[in-house]
Amino acid sequence: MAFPKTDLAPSYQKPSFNTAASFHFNKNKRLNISLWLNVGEVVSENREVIFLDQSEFQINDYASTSYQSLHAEPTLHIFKKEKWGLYIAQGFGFFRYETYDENNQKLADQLNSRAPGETVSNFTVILPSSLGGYYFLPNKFGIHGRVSIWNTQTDYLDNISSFGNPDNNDNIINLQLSIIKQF
Ligand SMILES: [Ca+2]
Ligand SMILES: [Ca+2]
Repeated sequence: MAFPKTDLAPSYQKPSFNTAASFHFNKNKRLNISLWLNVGEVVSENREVIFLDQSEFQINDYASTSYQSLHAEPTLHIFKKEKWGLYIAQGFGFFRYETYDENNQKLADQLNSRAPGETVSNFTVILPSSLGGYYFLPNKFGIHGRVSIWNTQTDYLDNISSFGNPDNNDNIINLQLSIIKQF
Protein backbone atom coordinates (compact mmCIF):
# COMPACT_ATOMS: atom_id res chain seq x y z
CA MET A 1 0.00 0.00 0.00
CA ALA A 2 1.39 3.39 -1.00
CA PHE A 3 0.44 6.62 0.79
CA PRO A 4 1.37 9.94 -0.86
CA LYS A 5 2.21 13.25 0.84
CA THR A 6 2.04 16.12 -1.66
CA ASP A 7 1.07 19.79 -1.81
CA LEU A 8 -2.50 18.64 -2.59
CA ALA A 9 -2.59 15.93 0.07
CA PRO A 10 -0.32 17.15 2.87
CA SER A 11 -0.67 14.16 5.19
CA TYR A 12 -0.13 10.47 4.42
CA GLN A 13 -3.78 9.44 4.17
CA LYS A 14 -5.09 7.99 0.95
CA PRO A 15 -3.77 4.47 0.27
CA SER A 16 -3.27 2.95 -3.20
CA PHE A 17 -1.96 -0.39 -4.36
CA ASN A 18 1.71 -0.94 -5.00
CA THR A 19 3.10 -4.14 -6.54
CA ALA A 20 6.69 -5.18 -6.04
CA ALA A 21 9.25 -7.81 -6.93
CA SER A 22 12.53 -8.06 -5.05
CA PHE A 23 15.73 -10.05 -4.76
CA HIS A 24 17.69 -10.25 -1.52
CA PHE A 25 21.28 -11.39 -1.31
CA ASN A 26 21.29 -12.43 2.30
CA LYS A 27 24.41 -14.54 2.89
CA ASN A 28 26.31 -12.19 5.18
CA LYS A 29 25.70 -11.85 8.86
CA ARG A 30 25.00 -8.12 8.89
CA LEU A 31 25.46 -6.21 5.64
CA ASN A 32 23.68 -7.44 2.49
CA ILE A 33 22.07 -5.97 -0.61
CA SER A 34 18.56 -6.10 -2.10
CA LEU A 35 17.09 -5.06 -5.45
CA TRP A 36 13.51 -3.76 -5.70
CA LEU A 37 11.15 -3.18 -8.58
CA ASN A 38 7.94 -1.30 -7.70
CA VAL A 39 4.91 -0.43 -9.83
CA GLY A 40 1.92 1.52 -8.56
CA GLU A 41 -0.22 4.59 -8.47
CA VAL A 42 -0.96 7.29 -5.88
CA VAL A 43 -3.79 9.82 -5.89
CA SER A 44 -3.63 13.35 -4.43
CA GLU A 45 -6.79 15.34 -4.11
CA ASN A 46 -7.90 18.48 -2.30
CA ARG A 47 -11.32 19.84 -3.18
CA GLU A 48 -11.11 22.56 -0.57
CA VAL A 49 -7.95 24.23 -1.74
CA ILE A 50 -8.70 27.65 -3.18
CA PHE A 51 -5.70 28.87 -5.05
CA LEU A 52 -5.15 32.58 -5.40
CA ASP A 53 -5.67 33.33 -9.04
CA GLN A 54 -7.91 30.91 -10.90
CA SER A 55 -8.57 33.38 -13.74
CA GLU A 56 -5.09 33.07 -15.17
CA PHE A 57 -4.22 29.49 -14.24
CA GLN A 58 -6.05 26.17 -14.27
CA ILE A 59 -4.45 24.71 -11.18
CA ASN A 60 -5.31 21.05 -10.68
CA ASP A 61 -7.06 19.95 -7.48
CA TYR A 62 -6.60 16.26 -8.38
CA ALA A 63 -3.59 14.28 -9.52
CA SER A 64 -3.26 10.58 -10.20
CA THR A 65 0.38 9.56 -10.46
CA SER A 66 1.40 6.23 -11.94
CA TYR A 67 4.99 5.14 -11.37
CA GLN A 68 7.62 2.48 -11.92
CA SER A 69 10.79 2.41 -9.87
CA LEU A 70 13.95 0.38 -9.57
CA HIS A 71 16.29 0.71 -6.61
CA ALA A 72 19.16 -1.06 -4.87
CA GLU A 73 19.54 -1.01 -1.11
CA PRO A 74 22.24 -2.08 1.28
CA THR A 75 20.51 -3.73 4.24
CA LEU A 76 21.89 -3.84 7.77
CA HIS A 77 20.55 -6.58 10.03
CA ILE A 78 19.71 -5.66 13.60
CA PHE A 79 18.84 -9.30 14.31
CA LYS A 80 19.58 -12.25 12.08
CA LYS A 81 18.57 -15.72 13.20
CA GLU A 82 18.21 -18.92 11.23
CA LYS A 83 14.48 -18.44 10.58
CA TRP A 84 13.90 -14.72 10.97
CA GLY A 85 15.53 -11.32 10.74
CA LEU A 86 14.99 -7.63 11.32
CA TYR A 87 16.80 -5.03 9.23
CA ILE A 88 17.14 -1.37 8.30
CA ALA A 89 18.03 -0.29 4.76
CA GLN A 90 18.96 2.83 2.85
CA GLY A 91 18.44 2.57 -0.90
CA PHE A 92 19.16 4.55 -4.04
CA GLY A 93 17.25 4.25 -7.29
CA PHE A 94 15.30 5.66 -10.17
CA PHE A 95 11.65 6.58 -10.35
CA ARG A 96 9.65 7.16 -13.54
CA TYR A 97 6.20 8.71 -13.25
CA GLU A 98 3.35 10.29 -15.15
CA THR A 99 0.67 12.49 -13.60
CA TYR A 100 -2.92 12.61 -14.88
CA ASP A 101 -5.99 14.77 -14.19
CA GLU A 102 -9.51 13.44 -13.59
CA ASN A 103 -10.09 13.08 -17.34
CA ASN A 104 -6.97 10.93 -17.67
CA GLN A 105 -5.10 13.72 -19.49
CA LYS A 106 -1.41 14.26 -18.76
CA LEU A 107 -0.88 17.23 -16.45
CA ALA A 108 2.69 17.66 -17.70
CA ASP A 109 1.26 18.91 -21.03
CA GLN A 110 -1.09 21.43 -19.39
CA LEU A 111 1.16 24.48 -19.14
CA ASN A 112 -1.52 26.73 -17.62
CA SER A 113 -1.78 24.39 -14.61
CA ARG A 114 1.61 25.56 -13.34
CA ALA A 115 3.42 28.87 -12.83
CA PRO A 116 5.15 30.32 -15.92
CA GLY A 117 8.45 28.64 -16.64
CA GLU A 118 7.71 25.62 -14.44
CA THR A 119 8.49 22.53 -16.46
CA VAL A 120 8.14 19.02 -15.08
CA SER A 121 10.29 15.99 -15.66
CA ASN A 122 8.83 12.48 -15.45
CA PHE A 123 11.99 11.02 -14.02
CA THR A 124 13.58 11.42 -10.61
CA VAL A 125 15.76 9.79 -7.96
CA ILE A 126 14.45 8.11 -4.80
CA LEU A 127 16.38 7.41 -1.57
CA PRO A 128 14.14 4.90 0.23
CA SER A 129 14.69 4.42 3.99
CA SER A 130 13.20 1.15 5.23
CA LEU A 131 12.60 -0.99 8.28
CA GLY A 132 11.68 -4.60 7.60
CA GLY A 133 11.42 -8.08 9.01
CA TYR A 134 10.86 -11.62 7.77
CA TYR A 135 10.15 -15.13 8.99
CA PHE A 136 10.77 -18.43 7.17
CA LEU A 137 8.74 -21.62 7.53
CA PRO A 138 10.44 -25.05 7.36
CA ASN A 139 9.42 -25.36 3.66
CA LYS A 140 11.67 -22.35 2.82
CA PHE A 141 8.72 -20.07 2.11
CA GLY A 142 8.26 -17.11 4.37
CA ILE A 143 6.55 -13.82 5.01
CA HIS A 144 8.18 -10.41 4.76
CA GLY A 145 6.83 -7.06 5.94
CA ARG A 146 8.31 -3.59 5.77
CA VAL A 147 7.70 0.13 5.85
CA SER A 148 9.60 2.52 3.55
CA ILE A 149 9.79 6.28 3.20
CA TRP A 150 10.83 6.86 -0.38
CA ASN A 151 12.31 10.39 -0.11
CA THR A 152 11.57 11.33 -3.73
CA GLN A 153 13.65 14.15 -5.16
CA THR A 154 10.73 15.78 -6.97
CA ASP A 155 7.89 18.15 -6.03
CA TYR A 156 5.80 17.22 -9.07
CA LEU A 157 4.05 13.99 -8.08
CA ASP A 158 0.94 16.23 -7.79
CA ASN A 159 1.98 18.66 -10.58
CA ILE A 160 2.18 21.47 -8.00
CA SER A 161 5.23 23.17 -6.56
CA SER A 162 5.29 27.01 -6.85
CA PHE A 163 1.55 27.26 -6.15
CA GLY A 164 1.92 25.03 -3.09
CA ASN A 165 4.97 24.85 -0.85
CA PRO A 166 8.05 24.80 -3.13
CA ASP A 167 10.35 24.18 -0.14
CA ASN A 168 9.35 20.54 0.39
CA ASN A 169 9.30 17.66 -2.07
CA ASP A 170 6.41 15.27 -2.48
CA ASN A 171 6.87 11.90 -0.85
CA ILE A 172 5.48 8.37 -0.57
CA ILE A 173 5.29 5.95 2.34
CA ASN A 174 4.99 2.33 1.29
CA LEU A 175 3.74 -0.51 3.51
CA GLN A 176 4.53 -3.88 2.02
CA LEU A 177 3.67 -7.44 2.89
CA SER A 178 5.06 -10.20 0.69
CA ILE A 179 5.60 -13.92 0.35
CA ILE A 180 9.28 -14.82 0.09
CA LYS A 181 11.19 -17.91 -0.99
CA GLN A 182 14.62 -18.94 0.20
CA PHE A 183 17.08 -20.29 -2.39
CA1 LIG B 1 4.16 18.93 -5.05
CA1 LIG C 1 5.95 20.96 -2.24
